[in-house]
Amino acid sequence: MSTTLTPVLSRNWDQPDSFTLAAYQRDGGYQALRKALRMQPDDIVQAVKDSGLRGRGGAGFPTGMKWGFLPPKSDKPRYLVVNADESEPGTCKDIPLMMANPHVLVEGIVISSYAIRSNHAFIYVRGEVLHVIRRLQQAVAEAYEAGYLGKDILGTGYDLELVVHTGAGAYICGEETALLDSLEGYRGQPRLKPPFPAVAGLYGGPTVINNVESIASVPSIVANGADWFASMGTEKSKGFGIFSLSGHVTRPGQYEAPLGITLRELLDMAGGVRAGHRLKFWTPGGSSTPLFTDEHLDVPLDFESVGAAGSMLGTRALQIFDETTCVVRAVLRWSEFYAHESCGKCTPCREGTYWYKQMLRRLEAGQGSEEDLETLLDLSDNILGRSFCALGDGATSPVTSSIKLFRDEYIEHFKQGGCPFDPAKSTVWA
Ligand code: L3W
Ligand code: SF4
Repeated sequence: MSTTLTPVLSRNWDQPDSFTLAAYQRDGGYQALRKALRMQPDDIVQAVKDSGLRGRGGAGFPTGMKWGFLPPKSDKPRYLVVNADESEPGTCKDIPLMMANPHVLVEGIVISSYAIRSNHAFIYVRGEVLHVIRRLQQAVAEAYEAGYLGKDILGTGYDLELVVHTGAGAYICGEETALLDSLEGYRGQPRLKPPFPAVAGLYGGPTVINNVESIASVPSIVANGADWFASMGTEKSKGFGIFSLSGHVTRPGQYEAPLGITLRELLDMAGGVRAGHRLKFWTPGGSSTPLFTDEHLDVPLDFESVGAAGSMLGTRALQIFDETTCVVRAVLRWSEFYAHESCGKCTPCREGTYWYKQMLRRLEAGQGSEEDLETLLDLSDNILGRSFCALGDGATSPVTSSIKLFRDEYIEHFKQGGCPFDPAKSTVWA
């Protein structure tokens, strides 16, 4: 289900054959590619820079600037890698996009590869999502058949090979350098940066890695111009994005809207918090971002405003929790996830997430004392900023923000000697 205020990426999702080449072309698909192939590659890079597009995978790094970091000369091939390893808890935008409209991603890949002068591109997708893998493979086969991929694309002399590569289902492989390790056939663990992938990435060659939604936004920028894209959103967070609403919301799903929209406005479109209940807390960008409460309903959901309010826009994974949810239980579930997904390379994250899990299990069961909260905060200080990659830092967000916002609820657990909430009343954590 989708609702859209900026009908671009999701505009044809309601059509039953939206994923086919025929439907995509009926809707003007691949016209942007024809236009792009008549442009100079550097002019496309400039258009993406001018559009203000920022990475849609969580960090919000300017896409055109990243492309501009590729060294002008290299004796190694250049690569484009699409990060389709969506797994941040609550994030469900790239998978629906690839299911409903895989060709906008393929078209974006061909344009972006041409712009950065690459002849080899990869889509790195989670191994568990077989339905998505099949759909991508079908779209790629259709694009080869139609002359949009392969040798001499549309008679222009430009060649591009596109490979759909399946991972084995590890959250850490969404981290760009771990993804590269995995793509090269090794166990996925983050690499030291710098060098950034733009300089030394896949097989040591200059590599651009972008999120699915970032690359899928490129055809519309080429077709409509940088000014059109920049006319949406806010001054520093331009354009549109897909917001995933999940949890205690009447109509969960993907809502495409300009950056800067608020949760209050999105909830209006989604029918509000489920009937008879009220908002208790929510994540603006997945579980790796500090929690917000009903006091943050009017924070514009752009990179700057969410940051100024103490969290991160991240992947725009808005997980909504009503008053039936035990925040300690929610944080425990996320911490179990991080402990399981920690790759083990560095001690603060490997040991810290394990201790989070152990301590939160006790606290949720009503054992422990207020001193344990201080230990949790101290532990967080020893993970944040001391971990090798963003997974460790992200694991601290739900812990520290929940203690800050809901300390009384933690205390109520040890006062009562157990969880004061009835899990049967919560559809999310039951
Ligand atoms: C060249 C420089 N390139 C930065 C590039 C860098 C990367 C991009 C952003 O984390 C966040 C994280 C999660 N020369 C460069 C340069 N770059 N300086 O810019 O880099 P960075 O390090 O700021 O972020 P990151 O490591 O990519 C991503 C947050 O997203 N997140 C999680 C998302 C999870 C998924 C998933 O499930 N697959 O996307 C949610 O909020 O916490 O902060 O390309 O190379 N000087
Ligand atoms: Fe691995 Fe965690 Fe260290 Fe990242 S922070 S390298 S996931 S152990």
